Order: sequence, then C-alpha cells, then structure tokens
Amino acid sequence: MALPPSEEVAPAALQFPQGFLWGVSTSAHQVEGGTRNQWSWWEERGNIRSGEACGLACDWWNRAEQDFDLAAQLGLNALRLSVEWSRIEPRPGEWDGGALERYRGMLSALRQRNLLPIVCLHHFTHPLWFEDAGAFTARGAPEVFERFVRRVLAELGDLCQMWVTFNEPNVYSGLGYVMGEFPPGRTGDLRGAILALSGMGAAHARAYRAIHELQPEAQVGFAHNYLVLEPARRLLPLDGWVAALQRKLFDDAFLQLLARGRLPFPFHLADGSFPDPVQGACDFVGLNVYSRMRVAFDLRFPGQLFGRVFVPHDVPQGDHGVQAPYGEAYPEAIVEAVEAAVPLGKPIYILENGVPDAQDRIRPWLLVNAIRQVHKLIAAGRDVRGYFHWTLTDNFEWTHGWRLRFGLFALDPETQRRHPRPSAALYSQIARGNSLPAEFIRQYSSPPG
Ligand code: IFM
Repeated sequence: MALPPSEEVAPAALQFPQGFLWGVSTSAHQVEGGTRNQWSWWEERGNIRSGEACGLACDWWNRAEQDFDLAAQLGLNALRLSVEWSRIEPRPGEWDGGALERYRGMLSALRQRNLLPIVCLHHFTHPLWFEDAGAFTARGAPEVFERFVRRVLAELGDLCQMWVTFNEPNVYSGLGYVMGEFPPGRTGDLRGAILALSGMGAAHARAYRAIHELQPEAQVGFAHNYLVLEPARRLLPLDGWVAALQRKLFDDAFLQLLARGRLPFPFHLADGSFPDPVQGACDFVGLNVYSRMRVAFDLRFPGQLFGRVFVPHDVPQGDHGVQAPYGEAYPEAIVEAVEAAVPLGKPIYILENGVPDAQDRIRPWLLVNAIRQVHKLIAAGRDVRGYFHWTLTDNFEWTHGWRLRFGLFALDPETQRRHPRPSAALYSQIARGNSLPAEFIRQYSSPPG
C-alpha cells in the first residue's frame, strides 16, 4: 500500500475521525485478583518465571470502579475488559449469580462514565474443569464454550453490544503447546497447537452465531496478535523460508481461517473439523500489535518450525523480561498487521498496543508513533476505528509476573497505590483532542537513545 509521504519539515496536528475509539485494554485474571482458573493452578505449581503470583492483582473485584474513574479522567471513551469464565461457571452447568451481578456492576459503572464497554469472553483463562477435559483440543469444546457465552449474553447483553470472543488464539496455542510458557505447558507439540487454534476457531464461529441470535445488533470480533517476523539474514533463503512459515502459522492462520474457512496448507492437515462454517464469522477484526522479531534458520528448534526467534541488541526495546527480551518496540508493526487483516473486509480496531517500561523511558515515543501509523492508515483509506492502549494500570504479566510493567499508571500491588506515568497525560491529551498534536510528533520523532 502506498502511504502518504511523512511530513519532513513542520508536521501538522493529525485529526482523527469523529467517533474514533480511544481506550485501554485489560483482562480479568491480570486485574481482578482472587481468580481460580487453570492459570492460578499453573502459578501455584511454580511455573511463573519471576517466582511471583497474581495475588490480588489490581483488586478489580473490589475496586474496578476506581480505575474506571482514572480512565474517564484521561478522557477515554472506551474500555475493554474480560469476564472470567471460572467465576461465572465454577462447575459445569452451574452458574454463579453473584459473579454475574459483579460484572453487571462493572459494565454499568463503565456506561455511567461514558466508557464504551467491550467485553472479551476468553482472555487466556478458563475453569480448571474445562482444562482437565482437554480445553480447546477436546471434541465438544465449542459447544461448552457456546453454553457459557449464551449465559453471559442472557445476563449482560443489555449492557454491552461489542464482544470479543477470544483474545489471541495464536498466543494461547503457541505458548501453551509449543513453547511451554502457558498452561498446559507442552513443548514442541505443534499438532496440539493447531488443534487448539482450530478448536478456538470453531468455538468462535459458534459463539458468533449464538450472540447474533440473542442480540442481532451485536458487533462480534476477536483479538488477533500480530508479530512482525523478519528473516535475520536477508540474503539467506533458509531464514526467509522459516520466517515465512512461522508467519503463516502465527500471523496468518487464524485470519485465513476466518477469511477462507480453513487453516492454510499444510496446517489444515492437522486441524479439527469445522461443522459450523467459520468463513466470514466476524463483524470486526481486533489486532493486538507490539513487536518485531528476527528469525534465523536453526536445526535445534524443530518445534518452532526450525526458526530461532530473537531480538537484535541495537533496536528500541522496553524492559527485559525474565530470561528473555519482550521484543523490539516497533510502531510500524501496526501497518503490517492492518494490511494482513484487510482481506477480511471488516472494520479494524487496534485492541492492544504498548510496551513494558517501568520508567516510561520509551512509552511516549511508542504511543505517539503507533498512533501516527494509525492515522496514516486511515488517511490511506483503511477502516481503522479505534486504538486501545495496553494497559491502564500495571497488571500481572503472565509468566513475567510483576516484572513487566505496561501501565499508563504504575501500581504497587502491595499498597494498591496508583501513580500516573508521564504517558498518561500524553495519551489523555491525544484522546481528549481526538488528534495527535504537532508538538508530540516533533518531540518524539526518534526513539530515545
Ligand atoms: O498482557 C498481555 C495480554 O494479556 C495479551 N496481549 C499482550 C499483553 C502484553 O504482553
């Protein structure tokens, strides 16, 4: 796609279309505290690299409204959260009215503050009984998920019209079945990863139809993680080949499932079956975009399709994770991600973008330049309708525990005190003005050294 040339001398403020959504994204397990799901089980068995536990998290179960106040004070107009399946259906077919009531309270509180709620139905976590039955690799999982979704719609449907079925099926299946970093902790099980991915695709399609049956005006999508994977050595065909194969599985497979109704060759050979058509089953595409990584051909990594994935030392990066870098902070990734989603022909929302950065060293640069890319895409005719920063308040970052801090607000999990980082005011000014001020473009034209 030809994008308009970038302004070289005196950039003007970049105005966004009326009704553009400026939000933040969160997820239940990372913020609520006290959740009992397959992840808490995983944590209790010492699988968190930082050695920490989620604990109270941001204590949203008791005080989400205080954070909603912060989001409203920033001038945002949307907030994405998720509901925790294990709270709502603690045993198969048994529903917890108190949990549903609490979610009603949260959604009402968002609406009172003029924050459009977007509810995600599965953000990496589910009840242990579902995990024990094989989770999304099991036959019958889509029906079980649909039962849960129907209940949520029946109880919360009057308070929310925008639904995200799944958060990052590619990350869930890749980290859970290939990399061993998420439960169930398998390594190199490519077939398991593909089964989980296709099971989530089938569950998504069932949920899409069920939601529309119950709420015809609903907008239903999914949140897809898009990672820029580039060959480490451009002149080495093997690097190009493994990078392309990894892209096909990680970046393209789920999008293609939605666009064409099946996973791309050769991955479809290992997938489950799709009794319900998946093709076209979404009203919007959500994209979670963070990083760029390099891929080098390496025979020692058969489970990763013979590609060693790494981050060069000389690229802009946020904080280093436990035993591994998080990734290159790469605002241009948004352009590649959006272009990959365009063939679906649906509106696009950037549902996550951010960087782990406790000192707010690089976040202002990332925020400004990511939003600048979004504006370029809109100017070039791409139907991008919202930007959601990950995240409002530091929260529990999965296997990195409390080590990686993504919040616009710093959180001390012991005292539960919040403290705004400079990026909070920056994002607030952008959201309030529905525009990216020229001085921000000038000030953050290059990454901090
Ligand atoms: O914290 C995660 C989130 O749960 C899913 N997307 C990426 C975020 C940052 O790593």
